[in-house]
Amino acid sequence: MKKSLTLLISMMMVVALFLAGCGSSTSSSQGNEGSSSNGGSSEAPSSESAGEEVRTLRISIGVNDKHPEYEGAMKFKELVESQTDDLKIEVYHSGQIADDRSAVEMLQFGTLAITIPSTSPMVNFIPEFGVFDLPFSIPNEEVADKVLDGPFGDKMLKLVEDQGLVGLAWWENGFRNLTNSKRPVASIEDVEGLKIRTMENQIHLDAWKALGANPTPMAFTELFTAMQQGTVDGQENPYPTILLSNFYEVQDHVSNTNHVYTPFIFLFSQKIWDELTPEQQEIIREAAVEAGKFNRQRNREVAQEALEELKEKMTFTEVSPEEYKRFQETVAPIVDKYKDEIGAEIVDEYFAEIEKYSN
Ligand code: KDG
Repeated sequence: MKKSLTLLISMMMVVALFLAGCGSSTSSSQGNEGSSSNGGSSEAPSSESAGEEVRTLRISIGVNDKHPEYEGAMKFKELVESQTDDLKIEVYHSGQIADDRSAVEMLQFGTLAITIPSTSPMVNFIPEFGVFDLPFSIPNEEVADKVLDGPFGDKMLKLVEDQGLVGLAWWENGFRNLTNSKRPVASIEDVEGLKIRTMENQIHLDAWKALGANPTPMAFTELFTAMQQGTVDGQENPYPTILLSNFYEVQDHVSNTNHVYTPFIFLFSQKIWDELTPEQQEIIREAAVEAGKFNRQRNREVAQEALEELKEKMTFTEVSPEEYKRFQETVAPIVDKYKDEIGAEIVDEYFAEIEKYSN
């Protein structure tokens, strides 16, 4: 009797130990789908090297590991890891973890620490971010830097706080240009009927509709296949993305439409942020800004080189200044249409800032 009781107790202990093991392994692989190529781990503290508590923070981006956004993310990793042994940064590119929108949702749940999406799909969480989608608003990179690094940019970063997010820095995606597989685009008439993929953003959809295209929203992760299979005729993205994502393999024509400047926003999960020490938060905050400067600089260098290379791989069509003006005039009513939705005050402040720095 005593013997079987001892046996029962030992069996229960074995089962309990087994279950405890399962629990920790589940939490350490949580939210890690599709990321096996990089080792992977969760945002939960994981014990590594010599019993030290090392916290792994994952970054998810949609573009691949040749892109200046990835270079910036690697710079961030270097900056953080050189200052502390208790944080480890893992960078997941090509949407291995999630597309822009789903990655933001994962931050809200606390199952992912960092993502650096375009601001455009963020309008689904924060309507004010639509201000950056107003076509032909930011005229050049110098103005972009001043608007984003000044009080207006700070105010926009703060807006993410209501969404369970911490906005740490502005990085750069850049000026978007049109590519397609059908014909050279030199005028609005050439856009007529083209099936254009846009980001998941109503303002972009409306702008392309106004220009006579047949736009459809889609996550970046689905874009290459959609172009390859002919589901869409074209898309618009900055030159680095067009080149480094090999879009020229499935697109013949590129035009310098430069129709809108898209910032990247460096976002951190509020849930995970609250678990960090003030020292760790400071290291991350500074590294996000510093790595952002590096990302912008690289993005600009790569954009110039990319255009030259694209001219060899695709037909490059110049949009003349007169046509450019027609594009601008055709989409101009979008500002009034979206003013209330974005917030009239924000829109006025944005244009006032642009004007201030343009002179
Ligand atoms: O990593 C960022 C990309 O996921 C995405 O934002 C690129 O501009 C982009 C697009 O067209 O979706």
